[in-house]
Amino acid sequence: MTTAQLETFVRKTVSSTPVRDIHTHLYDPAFGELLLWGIDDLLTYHYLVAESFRYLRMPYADFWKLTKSQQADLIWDVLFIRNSPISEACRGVLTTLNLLGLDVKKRDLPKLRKWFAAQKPDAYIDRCLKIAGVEDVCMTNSPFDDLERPVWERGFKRHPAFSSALRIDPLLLDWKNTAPKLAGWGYKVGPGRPNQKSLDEVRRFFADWSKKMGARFLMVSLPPEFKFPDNTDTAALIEGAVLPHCREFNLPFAVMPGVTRAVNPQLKMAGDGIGLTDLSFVKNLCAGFPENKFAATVLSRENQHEMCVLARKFRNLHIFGCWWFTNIPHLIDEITRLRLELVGLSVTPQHSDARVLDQLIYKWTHSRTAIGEVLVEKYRDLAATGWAMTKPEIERDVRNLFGGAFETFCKA
Ligand code: HDL
Ligand code: ZN
Repeated sequence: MTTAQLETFVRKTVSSTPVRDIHTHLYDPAFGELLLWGIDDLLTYHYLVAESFRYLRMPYADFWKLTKSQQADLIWDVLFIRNSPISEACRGVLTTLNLLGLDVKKRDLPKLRKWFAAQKPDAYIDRCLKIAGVEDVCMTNSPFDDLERPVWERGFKRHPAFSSALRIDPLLLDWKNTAPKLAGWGYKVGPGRPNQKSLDEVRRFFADWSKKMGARFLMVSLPPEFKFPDNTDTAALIEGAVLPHCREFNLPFAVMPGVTRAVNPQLKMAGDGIGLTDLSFVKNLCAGFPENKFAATVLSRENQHEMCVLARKFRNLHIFGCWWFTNIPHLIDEITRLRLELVGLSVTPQHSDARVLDQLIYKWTHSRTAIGEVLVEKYRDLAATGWAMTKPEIERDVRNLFGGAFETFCKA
């Protein structure tokens, strides 16, 4: 292949290779209203709420009293009309509308609402997955969510494109208030620091829900100051229940450090912040438990290089995604370069973290472009050495980056 043919082929492969999205907040259609989609959900995404309040002077409480479509009208007016929608989250809405074939030039929000209201959910789900090129959407499933739990308990026919991950933040981070819930569900756990009996019962809880959900991995988000080992309920639960359960079920344990929850509580879900994480806990987990597998994404840009070095040290660590505040083209480019240059292809460059179904379209379109340009440069540098990649090899590499490497890691 000439350099021009190589570049064209890489871009085509990156834009057309199906993605397995390993972390989202989407739901199988069986969860009904929990699956968000359509223009008002797109506009009231918590990223846009936070950005709107940079211009809004109204009391937060007044905003929260508005209906969803009134909030959307306000956000549309302040972020799209009174100011150009240049931020990643704003541009994303327009990329999605454009790729759905809607005319954003008209800026006609009522007309857009009418179009979405006419969509049939099941057909629309398949359409969004197809345009985004996503073949699997991994959900974030929590037995502690009072709306979600009953659906799992009554059972439902699974949509083939939606898989599951077991999210355990309340258990690990708020044991004091979660232990009584487990007790209420029939797990014989006592209050206070978990003893062996309680740890065994927590493992039974993990086993029950891993089977019920078909969980691909367990996951938790952690504050920047999280330590392991440590004299805490969290550390005891991780060592005494999470890791033995993950070894028994051969599941990765995904850790997502760096979140400082509710730095501005008046923003509700939009109120979380960020902190520089002490990554020594990742080193201690990977080194201390070589039989366990760990996946990790970290919220602070400044932690990314050290996370790549940790991945070089520990084959039981799989790093993934440009998470949340790093999910912008500039940092997707920077972080993907770091990873490919330091770790190579045994990583998962991106997950969408989508909360609204239609976001898959923009999150993956924007990420494919950013990741694609880095790959073009890397393959061009490779060609400059005289190394001749074949097309099947490039297709293999991209399939691995878009979910294949993570699947191999999970199966190992
Ligand atoms: O904890 C998480 O999984 C984060 O992704 C939060 O849900 C966050 O609110 C988010 O949506 N980030 O994209
Ligand atoms: Zn998330």
